Amino acid sequence: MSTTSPERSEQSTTRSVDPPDAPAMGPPSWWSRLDRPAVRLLGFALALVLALAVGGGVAAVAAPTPAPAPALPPTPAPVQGEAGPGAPTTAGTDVSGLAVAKDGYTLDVLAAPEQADSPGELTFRVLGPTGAPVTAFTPTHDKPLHLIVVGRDQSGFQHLHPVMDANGTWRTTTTFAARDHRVFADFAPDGRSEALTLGRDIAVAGTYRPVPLPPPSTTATTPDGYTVTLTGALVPGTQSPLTLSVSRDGAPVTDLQPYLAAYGHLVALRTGDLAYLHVHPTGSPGDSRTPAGPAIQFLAEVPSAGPYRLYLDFAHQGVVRSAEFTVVAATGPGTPVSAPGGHGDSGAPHGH
Ligand SMILES: [Cu+2]
Repeated sequence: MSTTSPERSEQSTTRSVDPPDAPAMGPPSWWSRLDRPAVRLLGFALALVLALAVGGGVAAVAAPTPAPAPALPPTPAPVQGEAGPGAPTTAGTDVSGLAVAKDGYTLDVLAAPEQADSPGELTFRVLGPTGAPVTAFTPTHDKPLHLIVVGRDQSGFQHLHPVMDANGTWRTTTTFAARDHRVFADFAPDGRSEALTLGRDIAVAGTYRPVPLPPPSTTATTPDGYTVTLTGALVPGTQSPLTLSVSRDGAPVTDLQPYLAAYGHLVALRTGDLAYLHVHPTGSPGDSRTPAGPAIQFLAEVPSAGPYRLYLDFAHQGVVRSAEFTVVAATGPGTPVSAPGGHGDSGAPHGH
């Protein structure tokens, strides 16, 4: 708004050069009689209303005596609430975590660590359709609620399990680095058949250097000597099998411990908007067909081509460890990803 401030613009520009910031309409006779700052504000307001009406589809906004609309092609109805270049084009794919409120539920963060690099309390509630905090949850993967914290640059992944009090307030103590964070709450309220993931940004002040996304790799190592090898490919719009094999000092690990009702827990976040992908293990401990390593099997369905960051948690000898991968989902032949008129991206590593 500052660039349209009457004071600033009148001081820095001459009055003779005066293109009104008005929409496409010829200046009527009363135009020159009006006070110029007022005209600028009016023009800006009209342009804003027009931009909203055209871009956001707010057809119900009635501008007084609207100018004849320019001949614009009709805006196609967005698929799945998202549209535009680079947006998911595959119908029916499970994308979540992009909204702070959905289906009547709201992620209400009450407090977060304010000081970088020192422990603080993160407290929040899930508000239900009536506005009251939800207090009953159906456990998924062994827990009533999973909290994922990650930098918007996809570094600093944390997977936390806060504890809820009787009033529906969740608490955990954690340490945030100085950066912009994304917080995801993954839960299933009682009475709802499917889980819901709500997301919210939390900023912590301080010097911040975003970490570039590591290049794609099929191996990841942990600081204490584990190597995880990834096989499989992400194909947009299909349940893509992924195998993550754990070894330690070169020897396959065959005594993984159950963690969250599985031998591994995998979260995938899309690079660019941090869409949260549900990734399901294909077997569970004790089902007589799922070995305790070295391979952990998952089915992952990504909505679009391009890079993703994968975060695997697994437990061995009493300690939960994490391994991270950058994986690029490529647009393969025969996949339903090519949208008519969409950009024919090959899904190359740096395509987005
Ligand atoms: Cu969890």
